[in-house]
Amino acid sequence: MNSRVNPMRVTTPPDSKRSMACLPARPGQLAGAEGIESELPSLDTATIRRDFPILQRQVHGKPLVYLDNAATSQKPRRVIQALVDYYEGMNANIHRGVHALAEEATDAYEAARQRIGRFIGATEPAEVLFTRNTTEAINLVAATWARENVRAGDDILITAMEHHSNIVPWQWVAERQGARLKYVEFGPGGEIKLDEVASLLTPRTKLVSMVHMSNVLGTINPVADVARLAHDAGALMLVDGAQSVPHLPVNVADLGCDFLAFSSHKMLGPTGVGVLWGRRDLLDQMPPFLGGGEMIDLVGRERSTYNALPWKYEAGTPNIADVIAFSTAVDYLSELGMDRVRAHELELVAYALEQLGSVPGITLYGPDALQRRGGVASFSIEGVHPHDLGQIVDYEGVAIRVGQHCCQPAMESLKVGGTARASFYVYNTPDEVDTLVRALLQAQEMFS
Ligand code: C6P
Repeated sequence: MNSRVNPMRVTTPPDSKRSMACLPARPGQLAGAEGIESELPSLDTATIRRDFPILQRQVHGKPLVYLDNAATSQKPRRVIQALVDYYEGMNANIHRGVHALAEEATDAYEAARQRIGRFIGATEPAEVLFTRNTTEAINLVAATWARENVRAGDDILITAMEHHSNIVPWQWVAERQGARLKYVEFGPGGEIKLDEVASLLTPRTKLVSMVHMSNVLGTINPVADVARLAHDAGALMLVDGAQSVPHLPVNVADLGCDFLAFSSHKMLGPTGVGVLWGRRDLLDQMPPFLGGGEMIDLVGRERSTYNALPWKYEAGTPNIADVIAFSTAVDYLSELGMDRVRAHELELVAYALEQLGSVPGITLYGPDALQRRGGVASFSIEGVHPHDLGQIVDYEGVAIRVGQHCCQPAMESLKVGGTARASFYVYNTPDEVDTLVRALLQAQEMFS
């Protein structure tokens, strides 16, 4: 890798020479990623961009450069249309009615479950539970499985790079049930070490809950290896796939995990839908999450019995339209091919790291090896507060995220108050990286 591109955490001296050279995107070859050659045909970003109406708009009189995909992605016309089609042509409550609309809506909702299950390699649709988002999916496991299976003196193991949604529910379990919450720290390169994970596992460890791809560092954690270690120790493995399922080919059988959580809105789908995938035997044994309609079999005056999977975990009227539109998003991604999505982002992040590395005073965070990082570039620039960076680049039409990214323990480990973060997706281009770098240089000039 080019030495100007931050390997892990390299600060370019403020007086270093600025370089704005724009490397042409080379189809099939990953700029700045020596040793990573993609055989795959590149994504046709010009065609893809035409599918996303919002990318036509201007911000402060400049073309929108949307680099906040880790927060939420934009939506292709097809997904937006799926919502309109549902409400214009099919709207009815599901699993309840015998009329035609109710049956059509029920079929579309259950077909969506099948398609989404296939996308992550689920063996059966019943293992796919719809929630509101990743956060709710993790909370579901904490409120059901953990309530029954974690006892005083047990351990739950997470990492210091987790999102708050994979910390707070476990803090509650620990507090409520007298368990201990342990952290695997990450090194200066933003990576965790397997031997450190192994050293923290004990016969009292009941669960390892780990982010697959960090939203701050971009690190892709070796979750399949961690799952093996966890299972050897008698623990279960939950994978927070909020950032990986949208950007990498993810197959639950390959990961060998017990639970996987992810969100529709980060993968071209609507907000308000998430998934908890779980192993059938576990889901069968766990108590329900919320009580109400749909999740029951028989309701007596004193007690109730519960519905079969997956409906046991889907109390009340679900988010029908958004689930259906989510499956349209999954179809769109499948047609692009997740291998190609990954290759595209690798190419972009390699280029971005190289170009950002030329900004004087910049510190880039995350792993050196591109194979172990996703399409996220977090950075700080000496002398400029991340919020100022965010505002100044916004004037140039560039949307990035700044702050703590809902990962305060990670900020503590990095010893920073916050970072700026550019995150990429299928419609982003090297030209947009150049616009970001130009805007950052302007910001820096204003503050120097
Ligand atoms: N991260 C970001 O800008 P929800 O909000 O439930 O859809 O996703 C929560 C979540 C869980 N895990 C990871 C790794 C995440 O990145 C996120 C969401 C966004 O980084 C919003 S804070």
